[in-house]
Amino acid sequence: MPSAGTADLVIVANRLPVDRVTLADGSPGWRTSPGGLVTAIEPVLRANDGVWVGWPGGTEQDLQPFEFDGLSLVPMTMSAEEVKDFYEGFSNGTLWPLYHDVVAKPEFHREWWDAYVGVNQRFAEKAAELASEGATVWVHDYQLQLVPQILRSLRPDLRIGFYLHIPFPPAELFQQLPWRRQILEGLLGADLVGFQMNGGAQNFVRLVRQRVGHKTHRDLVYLPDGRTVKAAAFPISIDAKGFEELARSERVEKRAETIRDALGSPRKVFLGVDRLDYTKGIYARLRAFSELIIDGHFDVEDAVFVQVATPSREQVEQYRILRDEIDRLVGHINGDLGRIGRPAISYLHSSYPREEMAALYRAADIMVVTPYRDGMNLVAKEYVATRYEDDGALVLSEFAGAADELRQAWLVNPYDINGMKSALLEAYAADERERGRRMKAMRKTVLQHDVAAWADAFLLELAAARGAHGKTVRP
Ligand code: GDG
Repeated sequence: MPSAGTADLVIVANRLPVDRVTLADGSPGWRTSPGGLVTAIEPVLRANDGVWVGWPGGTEQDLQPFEFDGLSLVPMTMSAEEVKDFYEGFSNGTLWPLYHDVVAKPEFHREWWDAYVGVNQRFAEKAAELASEGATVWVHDYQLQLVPQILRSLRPDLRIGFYLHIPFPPAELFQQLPWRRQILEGLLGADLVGFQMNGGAQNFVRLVRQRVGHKTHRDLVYLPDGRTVKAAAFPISIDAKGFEELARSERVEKRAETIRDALGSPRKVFLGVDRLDYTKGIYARLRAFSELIIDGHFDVEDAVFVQVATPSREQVEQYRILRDEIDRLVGHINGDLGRIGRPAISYLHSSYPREEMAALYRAADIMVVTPYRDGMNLVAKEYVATRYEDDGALVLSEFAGAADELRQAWLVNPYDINGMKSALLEAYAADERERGRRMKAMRKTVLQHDVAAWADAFLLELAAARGAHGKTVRP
């Protein structure tokens, strides 16, 4: 059980790496939520007597710190109002669309901002209470951008890192935010601010220079009090070996075969896997696929599109509208193009265990990842990790962070439906050698740059950023 002032490493994230579940006997319990972040951070957490501070979801108020699977977890409570204003409101109704190229219109409400400040304050206070003298605190993502500054004022002895999982927008968009200066100053409380891409780091440094007026040089910001803040890119990745092992297991191989049989053994299976989010480009991608059938390039006997859309943020209006739009489009396409037992699109609005995801990746000939904007997109990397026979094809949006590394994918502009159609068709028709050549190169990249390397790189840079100051975390 964590006690005050003893943790040498504190992870602060909006969510805890566990979900609340009801156990067989009806009592409440916990289950690890699948995700790369916990895989990456778990070993560092264990090696450093660390704790993880986060919200378990829901509005339960009486939550105590607990150990789960050897990890020390500190749950933060959230009131129904805070869920509405901080989480659904400012985090997902203001920042999420603003940081994703305003694909949807961000809303600016002062009461949402007030809730954001309040929740950030509480998270920072909790981290300040738990951290030992000179400890490292690693704060994650857009929901907690004020934590570094608040924490710095409470505990100047700490080494503070911040990592943003989503894109950091260009100045022209960020400027819209009525609280732009507060957010920039919030982030400047960190010693190291990490981004997915160089572009994000550059946007940040430029904004700090223009809006806050601090001196900057390349990736460094010089604060008036003598402190420097470094902004750099650390492209996130996956547990590539773990995914490959899972994919190689007999159960997954069998399940992949069963999936193909259940689909009627079409010649080619296309696959999309996304949270049901308007940034992911699901609608345009399904249209492109359906037009290929209409244009006569292939038939429902030749090809089927499996789209998994994991339920997400269902209380936010824009997400409900999107769900209705996709429901209607899929109904439309299947009504027009399907035959008995042969829908053109197998649409699954549901979430699945990791093993089932791996089986879907194994069953798919062509993985289609076409977000309008995406920090990284781990699905693309997961697909590549499971293709241990160097087969399969990846169609990937230029606007996903992953496109920087996975250059051998069929890269597309997700706004260009005709361009997407051509790429889907090329991937569909490509011969084995061409697919093999591309996949081999992508697999090398993903296996080399896995999530453990990402965490090590960030923590090493953070240690260097403060030099002799504070304790060093063991990777
Ligand atoms: C944010 C950024 C960045 C999805 N459905 C199920 C399931 N998943 C898993 C996938 C993948 C993860 O969720 C989704 O990650 P993505 O990277 O694709 O997208 P976001 O959720 O938007 O993530 C993104 C990421 O943070 C990390 O920094 O890459 O750009 O937007 O791992 O496999 N997993 C299971 N069942 C599902 O139904 N088990």
